[in-house]
Amino acid sequence: MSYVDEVMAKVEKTYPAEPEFLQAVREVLDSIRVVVDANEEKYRRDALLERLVEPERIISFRVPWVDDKGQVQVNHGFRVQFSSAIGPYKGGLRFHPSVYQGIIKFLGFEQIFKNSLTGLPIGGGKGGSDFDPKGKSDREVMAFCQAFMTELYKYVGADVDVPAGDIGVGGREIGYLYGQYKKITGLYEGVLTGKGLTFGGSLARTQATGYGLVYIVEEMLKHMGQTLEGKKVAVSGAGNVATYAVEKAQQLGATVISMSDSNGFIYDPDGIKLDVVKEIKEVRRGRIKEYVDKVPTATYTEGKGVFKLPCDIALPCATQNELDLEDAKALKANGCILVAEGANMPSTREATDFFLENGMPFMPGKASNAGGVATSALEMTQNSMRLSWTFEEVDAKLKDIMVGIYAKVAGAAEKYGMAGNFVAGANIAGFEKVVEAMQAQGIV
Ligand code: NDP
Ligand code: 2IT
Repeated sequence: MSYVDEVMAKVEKTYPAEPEFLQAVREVLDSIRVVVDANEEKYRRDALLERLVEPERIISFRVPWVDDKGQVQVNHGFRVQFSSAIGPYKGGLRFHPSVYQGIIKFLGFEQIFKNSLTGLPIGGGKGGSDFDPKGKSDREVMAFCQAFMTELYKYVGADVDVPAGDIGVGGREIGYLYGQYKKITGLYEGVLTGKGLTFGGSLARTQATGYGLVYIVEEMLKHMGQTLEGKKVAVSGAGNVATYAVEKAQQLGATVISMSDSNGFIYDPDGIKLDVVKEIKEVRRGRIKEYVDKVPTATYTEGKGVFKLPCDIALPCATQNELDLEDAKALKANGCILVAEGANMPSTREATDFFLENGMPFMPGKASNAGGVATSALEMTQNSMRLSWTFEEVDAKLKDIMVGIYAKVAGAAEKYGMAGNFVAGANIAGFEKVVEAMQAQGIV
């Protein structure tokens, strides 16, 4: 059995109850097979893959907090410190009822390669909780965040592990988490990114994931001899990533026809009115269906369906495995020319394979949504330097980073005889830097 298959079999046997983690590992190992096969003896002796797929550490803890009725609630908290080969652990925190160890491990594993692709010195980590911020008062969210940090503070630090936002964790949550870290440790340091602009946050971090996604789409289109001007774009999600992907796509002349949340999706053939969405989602924390109250020419449909809409470009920006084989087939049948992932692993493995087998340009999340964490790393830089760059400076660096990621991904695919396969390119390019760092640092 090849070394890759041997390690995959071991992981499957050890973690059968973590399907998302297995999915992420399988995709990476399949991609890097060419590199591993060429170095099989050495990698096997050094147990390189076994070390790559096993987190350095998993912290799992109880989070007790008091709700508005005086009832004590208990949630489960996690931080997976996956790999510090190329820098301090870096990656978001997700607060969503679906969170369990397998979700955080899949996200932490993806983060290793994503962070490597940014070219910046950040390792891979992820954390979160099964806490559901939906329907909670601000005081309840604060109480939960304080309780979460009361345990987490022991394991994080500006040069150790630097969490940020993800699903259910935005500026409000980062603010409460930061306040509690500072109160307990007495340190005013860049322990979190995505902070408010008045206490060490970076301009353009809020926009960075969505903007970065569209910058890499622009780069892909450039290599296809096209631009975003006049393109019809289907976006899923209505959170941080989706909102700013829509904003940048519109600025570059595209018409965005859809957004969604976990209840349903809106279709606005005239182009999404983003000020209406921002008012609903960012100000009132409401549901996307409220959009049609303000824009009666748009329609709202319960359930899934964004990727059944005819479009030129599809940007899944909600959550893992939201885009399945049926969606992929519909996209192709409807003439879609490009898919780029804003979310982490939003396409199922079957959908991904369909895109690749049918030669549809497809950029995987670990490359196309890396603008968020890259700008987090720029926030860390600014915190260390004790200064703040302008929006334009950060945005220009973000754009350069995304163009650089495209070049790395396309270059690695070409080097290994798989030109145009950006999944293989992203995994190989991300892996090469990490593996070199691991080898240089010995058996640790
Ligand atoms: P938000 O919490 O701001 O928004 C999440 C959006 O996705 C909401 O519209 C939410 O709908 C929807 N969603 C969440 N879970 C589900 C689900 N199970 N089924 C259907 N829809 C769902 O999160 P972000 O925008 O920050 O994150 C979106 C994706 O982007 C995630 O995959 C995240 O990991 C990834 N990402 C985020 C980065 C960041 O900087 N924030 C960076 C890189 C990747 P609802 O309100 O109904 O739950
Ligand atoms: O998935 C991701 O890259 C994020 N949620 C952002 C991580 C970060 O540290 O900014």
